[in-house]
Amino acid sequence: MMQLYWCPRTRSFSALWLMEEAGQPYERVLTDISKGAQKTPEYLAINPMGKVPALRDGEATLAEAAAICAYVAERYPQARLAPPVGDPKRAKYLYWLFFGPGCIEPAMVQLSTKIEMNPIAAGWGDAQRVFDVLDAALTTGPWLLGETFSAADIMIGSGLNFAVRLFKMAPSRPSFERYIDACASRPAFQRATVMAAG
Ligand SMILES: N[C@@H](CCC(=O)N[C@@H](CS)C(=O)NCC(=O)O)C(=O)O
Repeated sequence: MMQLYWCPRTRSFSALWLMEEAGQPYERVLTDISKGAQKTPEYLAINPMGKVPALRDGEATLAEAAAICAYVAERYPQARLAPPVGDPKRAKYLYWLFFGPGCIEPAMVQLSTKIEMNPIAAGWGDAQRVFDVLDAALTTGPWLLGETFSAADIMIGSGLNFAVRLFKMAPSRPSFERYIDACASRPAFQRATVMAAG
């Protein structure tokens, strides 16, 4: 059985939501970052970055929420969390899965620190461009791949929920509100929300 190392009120939410969508048995291993559980040698052997979430699957261990999404979606194809190899939708699925850590995360850091960067040199351009691109992608919906829900929605949906609704770090837009509402209406999201509250 997979073990998910997590902590309430952290980015572990996306991995919790993912595991609930996957619908397979898994064990939650509370890793309390306020008490330094992420700095023990045992945990650092799983994730040398000392951050949650992380996942164990037998002898395999990994971290980084987007990588965990990709891994679990491949491990349980019956959950239909990723378009299969060869399906043209897989291109945009991978694009959005990488867009979370590659563009949204640094845009959020930039918004909160107000650090000026040359948008030509910065891989994410700037926060305005990141949120404009997301806005355009989400105006149709209901999901990033149209009618097909995928693990990319778990990454982008949980990121937007944190950035726009919970922490109000990024300005809201009608497409973001509709999308977050759609994410929040999923039973797996709701179960993860209850667990993540601690
Ligand atoms: N890039 C990581 C970020 C994970 C992360 O920053 N987790 C924070 C909690 S939200 C953490 O574990 N902090 C504990 C620490 O740095 O000591 C991911 O996407 O999974």
